[in-house]
Formats: sequence, C-alpha cells, structure tokens
Amino acid sequence: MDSSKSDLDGLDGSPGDLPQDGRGKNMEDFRAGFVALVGDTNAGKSTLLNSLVGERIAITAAKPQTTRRRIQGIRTSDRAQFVFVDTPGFFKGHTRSELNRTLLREAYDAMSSVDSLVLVVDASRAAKDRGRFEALKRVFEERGMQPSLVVLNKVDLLVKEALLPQIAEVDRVFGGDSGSLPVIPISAKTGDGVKLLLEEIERLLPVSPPLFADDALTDQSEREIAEERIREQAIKFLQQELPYQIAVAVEQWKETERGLEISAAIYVARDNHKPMVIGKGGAMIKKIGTAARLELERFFGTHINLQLFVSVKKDWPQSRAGLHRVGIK
Ligand SMILES: Nc1nc2c(ncn2[C@@H]2O[C@H](COP(=O)(O)OP(=O)(O)O)[C@@H](O)[C@H]2O)c(=O)[nH]1
Ligand SMILES: [Mg+2]
Repeated sequence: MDSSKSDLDGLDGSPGDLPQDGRGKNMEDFRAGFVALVGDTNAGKSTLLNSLVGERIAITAAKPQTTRRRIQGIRTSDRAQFVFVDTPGFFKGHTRSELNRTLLREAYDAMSSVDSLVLVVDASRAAKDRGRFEALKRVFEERGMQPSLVVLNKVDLLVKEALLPQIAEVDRVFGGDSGSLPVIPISAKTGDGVKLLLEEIERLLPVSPPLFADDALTDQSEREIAEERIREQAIKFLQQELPYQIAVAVEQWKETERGLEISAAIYVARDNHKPMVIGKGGAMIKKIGTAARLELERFFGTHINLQLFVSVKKDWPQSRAGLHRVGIK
C-alpha cells in the first residue's frame, strides 16, 4: 500500500535515495536494537509483544506470573530490526517465594541489558489507582533508569475522557526536567495504536546493522515453545492458586515420519495438586492435552502425538533447588 509507505517514509526524514544493499535495505541508516517491555504483571506486555511481532510468541493469561523468563520477539522491516524483550513484570506477591524473587530478578536484569525501556501500563487499572505512576517511577529510579516511552494499554476498556488525565499524569510524574515522554495509548488486544507505537519505537533504536537473521522470530527453542503452550493451556483450565505452582518440562522429543512425538511433565508443588491436574477419570489432563496438541499442531504445522504426565516436586517454588528441578534457571 502506497499510503502507508509514504507514512513511514516521512518518519525519520530519510530521503530514500541512499545506497541500498542487496536485500533492498537502506543500510546507511538501518536501525536495530533491544527494547524491553516492562511494567506490572497483567499490564498486557506479552499480548503486546505478540502484536508487535505479528506472531504468537509469548503466552498470555489474565493471571499473574504467566511470563516466567524474558523472551525475545524479533520484527524486521526494510528499515529496522526490533528485538523486543518481554519480561515477567513487577509482581507484588503475598508470598515471598523463590519463584517470585527469580521472576523479579529476571525483570530487572532485562531492564539493564537493553537499548530502551518501554513502560506498559494497564490504563484501565491505573484509572482507579492514581498512585500507580509514582510507584512505577520509583521502580525505575531505584535502578537509576528511565523509561523512553510510556504505553497506556487496554484503552478498549476505557472511555475516551479517562485517557487525558492519565496522559497528564504520566507527563507530571515522568516528564520532569528532561522534557515530556512520548505517551502512546493502545489496545494490544485489538491492535489499536500499535502501528503508531512501532513508529515511535523505531526512533529509539540506534543506527546499527541487523543483529539477527531477517526471518528470526524468537530466541526460544522449539521445546521451550512447546512447554510454554502446554503451560498456557494448563493455566487456562486450572483454577485458583494452582497455575502459579505448576511448571512444564518436555522430557522426550522425537521427530518421526508421522510428525512429532512429545512427552512432557506437568510439575505440581503438592501431593493434593496432582489429582486436581489429572481430574476425574483423567478428564482434566485430557482436556489440557487436547487443547495443547491442537495449538502445537497449528504452530509447528505437523501432526503431534502429545503425552502428558503429572509429577510432584514438593514445594518447588520455595527454593532454588526446587526451581532447578522443574527446569527454571
Ligand atoms: N481488554 C484488553 N485486555 C488486554 C489487552 N492487552 C492484554 N489484555 C489481557 O490482559 C491479560 C494479561 O495480559 P498479558 O499479556 O498476559 O499480561 P502481562 O502479564 O503483562 O504479560 C490477558 O487476559 C490479556 O488478554 C488490551 O489491550 N485490552
Ligand atoms: Mg507476560
């Protein structure tokens, strides 16, 4: 489409007649870099990652602790390569478990190893919690950092009038001496505003040749993607506290002429969780397995034979050794 092309061309003022390399990229002002999506858990960071990359790379759920490690999602255009880093988010757990500490550490580590930080805020929640922006600012300040851009997400849940006060609040809290910060209202769910956001993020990227291959999408291995998709279905079907206390590890992965044979363990933290995951007559684990298999068949484009079993790793979220036992480093 010509109209969208000219839209983008005007952005960085590139004349478009500089030398091009063989792939049609303008290498002289090509931009590439790492951009972390940070913010509260459930703000919609993983949903946004998927929307920015255009592929379902990170699992999402309306529950905290869904994202357990940083995940890279890569988008390459003719002019830029974005390496988005999804993070576990700032989680205020009631229990100070080793899992919580590990997730927080992972989020903070990701913050310090990227070119820029995009703060993602659930605008529907911030509307009811006016102190939230101040609290988020402190999280950055404690680490001597600043977001480069603030995303107000879930605007599909807001009436228009609720948006302006929030933009003003971001300006007040984050603006300060260094001038105002770009604030982009979006809906990661509907895709509203995501194109504009990409254009804003492109300005933040340093001039650099591409860092990954053109067709790279993520740093996750196929096994990791499978584990995450299985865990996503388990989270979806299991109720209450259970989702935070399960982990999934692929034990066997075999490519046959008929497709993929995958065997995976669902780890639970207590003896009485095991029957909950298995369900009456195996109904629950069957439901999880079927849904996960369909997801994986769609993703990998092949027939999949998926075997799930449940194993108890007593109190695994409480200790480093426990985390290690279920495959969380
Ligand atoms: N209505 C609405 N829901 C959203 C939006 N973005 C994310 N969500 C939902 O918010 C929940 C948390 O999303 P997720 O991406 O897992 O959040 P994360 O913890 O920040 O990674 C999920 O149920 C998403 O479907 C949005 O723009 N609008
Ligand atoms: Mg997430």
